[in-house]
Amino acid sequence: MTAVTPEIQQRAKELRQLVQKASYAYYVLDAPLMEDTVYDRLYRELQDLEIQHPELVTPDSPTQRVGEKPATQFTSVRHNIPLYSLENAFNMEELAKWQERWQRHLPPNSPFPREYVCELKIDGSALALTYENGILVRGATRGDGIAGEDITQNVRTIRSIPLRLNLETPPPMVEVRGEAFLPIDVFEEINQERLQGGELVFANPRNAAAGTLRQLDARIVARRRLDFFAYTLHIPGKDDADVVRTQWDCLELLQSLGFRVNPNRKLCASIAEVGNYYNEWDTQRRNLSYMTDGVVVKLNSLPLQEQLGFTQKFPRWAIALKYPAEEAPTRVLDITVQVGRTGALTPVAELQPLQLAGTTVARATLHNSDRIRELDLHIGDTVIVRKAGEIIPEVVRVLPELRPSGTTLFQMPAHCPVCGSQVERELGEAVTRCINSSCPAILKGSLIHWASRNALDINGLGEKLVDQLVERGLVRSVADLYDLTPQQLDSLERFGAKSAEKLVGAIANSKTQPWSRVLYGLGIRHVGSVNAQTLTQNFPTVEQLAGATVANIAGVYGIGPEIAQSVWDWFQIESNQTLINRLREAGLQLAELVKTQTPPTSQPLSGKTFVITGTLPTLKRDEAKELIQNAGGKVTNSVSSKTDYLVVGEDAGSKFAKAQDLGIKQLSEAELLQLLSF
Ligand code: 3BA
Repeated sequence: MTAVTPEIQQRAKELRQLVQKASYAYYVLDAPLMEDTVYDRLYRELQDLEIQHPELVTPDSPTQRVGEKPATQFTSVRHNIPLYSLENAFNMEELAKWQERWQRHLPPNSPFPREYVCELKIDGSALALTYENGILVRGATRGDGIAGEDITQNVRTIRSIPLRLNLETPPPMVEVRGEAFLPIDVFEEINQERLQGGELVFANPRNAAAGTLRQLDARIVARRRLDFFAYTLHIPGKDDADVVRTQWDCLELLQSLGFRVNPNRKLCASIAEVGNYYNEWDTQRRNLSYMTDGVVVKLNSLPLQEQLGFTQKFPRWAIALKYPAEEAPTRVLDITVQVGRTGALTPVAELQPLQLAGTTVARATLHNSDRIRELDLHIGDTVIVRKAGEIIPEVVRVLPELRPSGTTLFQMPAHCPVCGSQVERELGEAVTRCINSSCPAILKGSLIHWASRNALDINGLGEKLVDQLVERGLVRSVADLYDLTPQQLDSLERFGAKSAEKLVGAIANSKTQPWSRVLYGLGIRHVGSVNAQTLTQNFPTVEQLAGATVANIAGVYGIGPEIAQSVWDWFQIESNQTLINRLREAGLQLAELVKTQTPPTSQPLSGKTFVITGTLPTLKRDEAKELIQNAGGKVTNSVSSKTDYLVVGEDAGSKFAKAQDLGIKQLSEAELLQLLSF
């Protein structure tokens, strides 16, 4: 081991800051500062330095997110400040009653403004984070609100939680609370994995997030892309209202400290405005990548909150305005069996149709025969069905007290209901499969998957069309799609010349989709879109991946032995090799594109002139200048009528006043970085 020279020490510090900054831009601002490969190089350099000189490791070093040893159990910790729960309201009348109640509770002369902050209610799991002298020292679950479990190791893996607060002189202790959650696509992927492994599925993203946070092995947690939105900050021993005056400012403060804060918040002057926000987000929330189950309405003024105080359980100054339950009872009329692209036989409950989450639901997945046994579901039972966001409707539980007499049990068929071949169930697996590789159901499923949004994203290639293409023998593999002519399509039912042209165009267009999407589109078991990206980053060409050993593949961080085996197996099958060759001939991307400079016309800031003033929270002036210039913008020193944007940091001077006079748009660093993401 060599001695730590001041140069090495300096370099380690520099690397820590660089990696931290890049990771913040990536995970919190969603505006990457650099290419992944550059980031990886810096990260590895830091890691190498720390391995050579362990004394350089600091608790806030970005390398310290994933601990080494799995915990054997979690210890209970008492919260310094208890976490209350939220009262629920289910409609506007109940919200109006709440308003009356808190108004009655207030002294008549209370001078504080009575506006509300609306926040989306994230369907996750509440976390309490403790920072001592600005460093994250503890993360705990809510538990019963008084004491929770110490899950610090797991919390450290959440990339959007800063390990160090962005503060020059932090107070001795800061408590930050917020919601940890799993994006919907990760939730669905985890459930797929659990199903294939014969484990119980999580009922919703909240349970999945809570389950993930209580995972004993932080390395597993690190792979699951947990995320976090912060919403409160407390300094023990200090009145909240002495830190900031409003909840709105609290959210802004949290953002400036380096937390991810949900951007869809709104200040409302009246309950009527809250109602508009609630209604608008009832539709909008379906486009979010995470689940929300309502709106949290809070009085904005902290002195007002203080005047109102708490009941036994709830703050009087906040309430959760929930969206209507997306669960309802209905009857199971029958159980049918579907065959998916992996050959898996999925039992499906045929329901007495009902309205849920704004759509008619007539079927719900039952996952597999073990799941039916767990539910103790009989045909004829009354069940609770849930549909939420993009999640497929499912049967949550049976109401056994409503079971009529003479119900029948369900038996998994011994033959594939589509092609009639014998089905198989491997030892230790929950899934029954059709193993006939030319089963039309498998082909149809593969085509739908190939065309899906996260795969090749071919618009217009839906189920009905795929049925026809397969049944008429026009398509026998995904590669055949690329030989289709408008004339062939023209002959299909309910398909005009125009739509035929359009579809052939969309199929041709999919040839520009990157290698990672192609790999995902192949539908290899265990290769979801996240794993596909990890694999293509490490195996930039199909030849490299096809030529890799199981050990090579399993050596990639985040790829386990089961995934590696499945990928290797796939490439050993001759028909799959033929498929790859045909896709290559058709012109699909089977290698990472070498990134080329974007032409100036498509640069997001081209033609725009910027002036920077004051000290920015994370970027140096030169760095901000370089970022703007790289994106095609111009940076000048003085404000004039030609200036498009003023980037404003702390202690901004006369430029700020001048820009205000001229009505020039101002940007914070965060807004600038947002503008830069393209
Ligand atoms: N805001 C959940 N509680 C929330 C601070 C109060 C609060 C929540 C919230 C009590 C969300 C109860 C658990 C708890 C911290 C207590 C939110 C959300 N605000 N936006 C008013 O998005 N799920 N949950 N957490 N203290």
